[in-house]
Amino acid sequence: MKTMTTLACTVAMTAGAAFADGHAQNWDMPMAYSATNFHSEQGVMFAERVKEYTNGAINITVHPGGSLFGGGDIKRAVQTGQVPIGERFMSAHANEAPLLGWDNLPFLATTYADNSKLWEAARDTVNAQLADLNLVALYTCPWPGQGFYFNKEVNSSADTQGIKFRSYNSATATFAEELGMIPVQVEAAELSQALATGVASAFISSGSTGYDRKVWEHLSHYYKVNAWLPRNYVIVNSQSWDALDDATRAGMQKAADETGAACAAKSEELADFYFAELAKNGMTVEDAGPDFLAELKAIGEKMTAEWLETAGADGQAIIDAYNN
Ligand code: PCA
Repeated sequence: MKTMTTLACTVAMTAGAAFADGHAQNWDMPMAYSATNFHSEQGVMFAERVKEYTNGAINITVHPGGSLFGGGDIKRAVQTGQVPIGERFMSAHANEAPLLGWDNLPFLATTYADNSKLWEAARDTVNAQLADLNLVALYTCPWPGQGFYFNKEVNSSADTQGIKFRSYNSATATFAEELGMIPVQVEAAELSQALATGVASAFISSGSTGYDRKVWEHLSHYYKVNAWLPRNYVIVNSQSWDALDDATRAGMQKAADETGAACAAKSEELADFYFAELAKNGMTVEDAGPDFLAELKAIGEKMTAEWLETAGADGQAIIDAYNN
C-alpha cells in the first residue's frame, strides 16, 4: 500500500497534477450492487476515465457488492468523509429529504428518454438538496423499469393480501401497503437470503436485480409494470470535492459525464436481455393484467399527491418543468 501511494505520488508530480501538496490521492469507492451488475461495471470504467483525465491525480478503487459499506450506509459514509466517494440509490433517503423521491413517481416518466428529461428538470433542485447533505453528485444512472416479482400468479390486490414484500425505500413500502402487503426493507445484496429464508416472498425491482440475484430459484412470476426508472448516484463528499484543484475537478466531471451517458445507454440496452434471462430460467414474464395495472395506477396517483405534499413547491416545480 505504501509503495502504491509513493508511486501514485510520483506519477502525479511527473504529470504536473493536481493538489496543493502535489500528491495523488487514492479514493475508495463503495458501491452496493454485484460486481457484474452494469452499474458496478460502469463504476470501474469511471475510475479508469478519472485516472486518465486527471493525469493520475485521483486513483479510485471500486468496492462493489456492499463489501466496504452496505448500501444503507454508503450515503452516511460519504457525507461524513469516511470515504470521499461512493454510489448510492438516493431515493432510499427520501424519508429524510423528500425531493430525493423525484425518480419514484409512478407512471410519470417510463421511457429512458422521458427519464432523462425528468432528471434534467430535477437536476438543479436535487443538486441543491444534495449540497445541504454535504454531497456533490457526479453522475446518476437509471435502472430499467420497475415491475413486480411474486411466487404465484397475481391478477389483482385480491392475490397480494398479507404477502411479505421486500421494499427498497419508503415509496416501495407505500406501494406494498396499498396492496395489502407487509413491507420489509432489504438491500439488494441481501435479497437472495431474504427470499430463501422467507423474510420476503415478493418485491418490486427491475429485471436487472432479479437476474443478478437469480431469483428464479425462489420466485415464479415477473409482472412488467415499468412503474418508474429509479437512479443510482455517484456522490462525492463536499469537502473532498472542494479540496481538488480546478483541473482535477474538470477531469473528474468529464469522466462522470461520459460515464453517466454510457451507463444510461447500457441500462437501456440490457433491459430486454434481463427479461429474456428470467424467462429462460423458468419464470413467467408478462405485462401486469388490466385489473392489477388499474389498481397500480390509482395507487400511483395517490403516491404522487403524497409526494407533492412532502416535497412542496420544489417538487411541483420539477413536475411542471418536466411537463413543459
Ligand atoms: N434494483 C435495485 C434498485 C432498483 C433496481 O432495479 C434494487 O432492487 O435494490
